[in-house]
Amino acid sequence: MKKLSMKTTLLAIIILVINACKAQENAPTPYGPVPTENQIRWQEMEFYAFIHFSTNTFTNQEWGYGAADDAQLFNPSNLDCDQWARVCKEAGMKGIILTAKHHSGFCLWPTETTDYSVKNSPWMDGKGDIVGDLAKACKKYGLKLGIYISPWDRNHSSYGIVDANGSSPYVENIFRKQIEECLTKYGEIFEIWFDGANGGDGYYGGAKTVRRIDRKTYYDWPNTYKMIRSLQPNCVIWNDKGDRADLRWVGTESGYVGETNWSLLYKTGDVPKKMLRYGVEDGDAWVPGEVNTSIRPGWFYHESEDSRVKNLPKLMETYYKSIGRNGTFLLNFPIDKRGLIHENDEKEVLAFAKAIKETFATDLAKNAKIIASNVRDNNKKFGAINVTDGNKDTYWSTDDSVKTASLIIDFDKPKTMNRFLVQENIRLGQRIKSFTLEAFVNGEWKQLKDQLVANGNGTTTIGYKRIISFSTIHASKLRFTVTETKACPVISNIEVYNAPQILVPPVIMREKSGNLIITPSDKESEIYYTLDETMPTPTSKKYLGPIATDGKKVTIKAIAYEASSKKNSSVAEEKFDIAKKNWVVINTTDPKATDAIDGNVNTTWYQGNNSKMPIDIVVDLGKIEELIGFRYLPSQSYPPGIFTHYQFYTSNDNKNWELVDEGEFSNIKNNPLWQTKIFPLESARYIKLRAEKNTLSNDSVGYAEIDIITK
Ligand code: FUL
Repeated sequence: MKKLSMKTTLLAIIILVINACKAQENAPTPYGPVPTENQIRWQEMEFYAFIHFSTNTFTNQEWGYGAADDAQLFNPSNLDCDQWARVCKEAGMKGIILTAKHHSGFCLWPTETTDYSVKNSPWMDGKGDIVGDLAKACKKYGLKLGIYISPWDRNHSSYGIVDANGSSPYVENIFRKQIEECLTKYGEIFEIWFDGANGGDGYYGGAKTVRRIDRKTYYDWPNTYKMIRSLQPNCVIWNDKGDRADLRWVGTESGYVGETNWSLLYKTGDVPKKMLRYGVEDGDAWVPGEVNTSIRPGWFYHESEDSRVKNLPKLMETYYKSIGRNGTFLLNFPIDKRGLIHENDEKEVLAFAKAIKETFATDLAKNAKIIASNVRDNNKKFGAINVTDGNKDTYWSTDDSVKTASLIIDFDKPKTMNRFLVQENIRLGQRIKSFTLEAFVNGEWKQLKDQLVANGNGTTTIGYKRIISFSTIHASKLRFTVTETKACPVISNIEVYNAPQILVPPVIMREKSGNLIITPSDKESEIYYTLDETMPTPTSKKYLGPIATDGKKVTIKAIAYEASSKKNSSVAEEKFDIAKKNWVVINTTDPKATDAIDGNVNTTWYQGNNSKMPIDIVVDLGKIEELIGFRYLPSQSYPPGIFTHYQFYTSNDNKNWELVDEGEFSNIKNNPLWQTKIFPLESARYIKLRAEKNTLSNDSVGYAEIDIITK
């Protein structure tokens, strides 16, 4: 036998000793499912961008029809991927996911799989490649690149076809090839995004040809995933239908996830949509939630939404309800017709980035003394100090038998604070089921009640990160208590901040009478407004109660102003069409029908329980009006009663009706916002909105509001 050298023997002994010490250190064992390295890397990105850009941008649609929208329409005048990447970088984002192909089927790269791509557009004489340009820009700004490829393709003629032998030519030869092209030509891809193949129907060739697919089997996801994993082993997969992917949708596009948010789901099968919001406590697979929302109401650019960009308070709220609740924040920019992130969007997102920096600038816990009620094996390695050492791999933990434990953060002197940030070391699983937070104020402990969830059961889950907002207090200590946990707590980080107050703009509505009502979001601030399109300031008219109007169209702008700090909110702006004073819903005797035309988006009229689709609402406008469009807002709460396909008729005698418009409300199920439809000028006194099909395939139809657009 070969003799070991002195050096090798010594090394072996050292390794043995280290291992023995490690074993003695008795680290907590992982509990339940744990994240993969890919999922951890992704979660640590926290904030990244979505970019929606396609033929839709030029047709003013949310869902394009494919071949009905000529590739020739795609012609940005000043496309600049560098600008997209710069804005995202300055906003503090870590990556960009691009709609390389949306439902229309139009590809932003010169694919070999179809002619419906940039290749056949006038942009750069068909020689351009937006995925390639963005990949370069991302590299330049140190951002990661992600790809959205819609499984649903409204352009490809083979979409939805399944051969006699069970194979699907679209999936095998087109869809997978498109994925392959995107995953092999543009460097590392951090995330691939498959929306829920929403409509799931194949519309192609301009004609409405509906091919029903079996969403569970049609895409053969297991083999598609296998291909992705072999081409890009570091890429995470997002999918809200079909086979369980690496990441999950949180069940809404309005920008929040539940306060209770388990990064767990079941390995097999779908969970009810409602549960996507909370995850599943006893789930057997690690599937964390990603909060996707747009900076504007729509995902694609519509000029009419230039004044509807989410403002600083709204973006802040979304931050706390996504990253602050164990999710990531995927914020969409609709690229405009020039091919740029619009200046209004840039302004708001950069103001938000600045506010985030200010909020999280000074961590009050950093120099505080941390005292734990229990430390695992009394071993320093698991000591309380680890939660403020800035090292994400060290943590505080307790003995296995301990199921409730607390940490006191002692600031020595009273400090002003309103945010508490806490993180579990998720490599060891998500363990904590609930916790409480108390503050030591004027000699006694006080529950910070305003962040407790229903039932007063504590603040529920933590996961990768949880941020608790509470009213500003002056406290000398905070006490964080784990009240219920699956296994001993493992806390890697705690931070405490005093976030500057942000004034929220007021909410404006127009009553049926035509009066304008402005509601501030808090009792303290004053409201100032203008009706002449100028920007309101504290020297504008002060709001003292309902503003009477002459019933004509009106644009109102308002701010909230706090006299003590001399600060004002950003501007709330509403454009109202003519007042609905003389309107009557005439095809019913139900007095609740007025809810559909009362100007209040929080009241909804439902009809249709005993009738079959189609279902009409008929409104007498009181006199002949010059119509160029209409608007529909579905219920903003439950039940939805949302309809997806409509016809719109006008009449002057309530007998002879003319069909002036028909079509679909794209994406209304996931994003139940105002739907605006424009048509050629029509003079009419009566309008009829016909619901043809709703999202639940029953006959319930709800109207939070219907409205007209006049010339
Ligand atoms: C949904 C799509 O239908 C929308 O158009 C948008 O792309 C959104 C992010 O996903 O499923």
